Amino acid sequence: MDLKAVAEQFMILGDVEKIQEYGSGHINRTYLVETSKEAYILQKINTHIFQNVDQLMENVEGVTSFLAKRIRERGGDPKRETLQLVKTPEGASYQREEDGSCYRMYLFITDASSYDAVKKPEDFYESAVAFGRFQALLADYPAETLHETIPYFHHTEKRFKAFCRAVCEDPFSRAESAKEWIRFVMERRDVMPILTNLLKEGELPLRVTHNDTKLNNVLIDNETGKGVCVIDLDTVMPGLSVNDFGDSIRFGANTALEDEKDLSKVSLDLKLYELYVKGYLSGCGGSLTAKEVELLPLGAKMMTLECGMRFLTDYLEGDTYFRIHREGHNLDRCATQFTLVADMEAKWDRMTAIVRKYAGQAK
Ligand code: ADP
Ligand code: GN1
Ligand code: MG
Repeated sequence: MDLKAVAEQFMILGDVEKIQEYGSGHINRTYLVETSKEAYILQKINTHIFQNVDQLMENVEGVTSFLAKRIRERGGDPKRETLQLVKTPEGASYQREEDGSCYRMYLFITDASSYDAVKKPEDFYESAVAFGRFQALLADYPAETLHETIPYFHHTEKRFKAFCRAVCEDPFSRAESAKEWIRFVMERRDVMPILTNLLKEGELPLRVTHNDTKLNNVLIDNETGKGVCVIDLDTVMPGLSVNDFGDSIRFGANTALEDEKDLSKVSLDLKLYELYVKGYLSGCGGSLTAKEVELLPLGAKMMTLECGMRFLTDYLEGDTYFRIHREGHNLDRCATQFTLVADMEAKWDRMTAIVRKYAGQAK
C-alpha cells in the first residue's frame, strides 16, 4: 500500500516528507507521518481483530470529543491531553481502501514519550494518575452509547473456555511444548469466574474503562514528566476499574519485559506497585467504591493470569492474534505472565496491606 497516498487522503497540512513505522503495539500498525508543517500518526486498523470499524471509530470519536470537552472545561489543552482525530475532507473518521484495509489518523502529540518499561519510578506514578484521571473523566460518559468493540474482552471465564478449546484441539501440535504452563492454568481454574461473579452480584460497578492500560498507552511529557495523554482507545468499553488497575500492574510493575526469556528476571516490584496504587487512587479522585479499592490486588492477579492465558491460547492456535517477532514469542510472553502471577501469589499479603494503607482515599 502506498502510505503517502493513504496519508494524503486525510486533511493534513503541508507536504508529506517522511513516513516511518512507529511504536511497539501488538495490534495495529502505526506510522509517524512528517509533513513540511506538522506531524501525524497514521494507523492501519487491525480489521482481523476489530471487525466492525464503523462501530470502533464511533466509540473513538465519541470518547475523544467527550474528553476534549471535559479537558477544555478544566482549562486544559485538548490538543495534547486527548487524541484528536484528523478526518477526511468528507468528514469521515477513517478511510477504507480498495483492498479492504482501514486507516485512521491522529495529530501527533509532540515532546512526549511512551515507555515499554519503567525507566524512572515517577513516570509510573504519573501514568497511574493519568489512568485514574481518565477513569474519573469518563465517569459520566453515556456508557450505553458505547459499542462492545471486542465482546467479552476481559471476561476471564470465557477466555479460560477458549483456552481449554485450544488445548483440546491443539491444531499445531504445540500443547506438548507448553504442558507446564497448561498445568499452571488448570491449577487455577477456580479463580476464573470471581470478578465476573462479583459484577453479576452487584458487588462491583460496571464503569467506562480503558481496558488496555499498558504503560506504553500513556504519553509522558518529556519536560514536565507528567502523564499528558491516554492513548489507544480501541477498547474503551464498559468494564471493571480493578481490571484497568490490574493491567497496568501486570505490564509496568514487572521487573522484566513482557517477553523476557530469562524468567529469573521476572517479579513484581512492590515499590512500583505501591506507587501505582497511590497514583491511581489519587487520579480517580475518590470515585471508586471501598469494594473496588479492596479488590485492586485481585485485579492485578486476574489481568496477569488472563493475559498469560490469551498469549498461550494464541500460541496454541498458531499466533493469529498478537503480532510476533520470533518463533515461540507468544509462549515466552505467556511464561513471563504466569511467573509474575506466581510471584504475586507469594507477595499477596504485602499487596493487600499496601492497598489498605491507601484505602482512605476511596469514598
Ligand atoms: P496498538 O493498539 O498497536 O498498541 P497504539 O494506538 O497504542 O497502537 O499506538 C502505538 C504507539 O504509537 C504508542 O505506544 C505510542 O508510542 C505511539 N502513538 C500512538 N498515537 C500517538 C499520538 N497521537 N501521538 C504520539 N504518539 C502516538
Ligand atoms: C494488546 O494494543 P496493545 O499492544 O496496546 C492487547 C491487550 C493486551 C496486550 C498485551 C486489543 O495491547 O489486550 O493486554 O496487547 N490489545 C488488544 O501486551 O487485544
Ligand atoms: Mg498500544
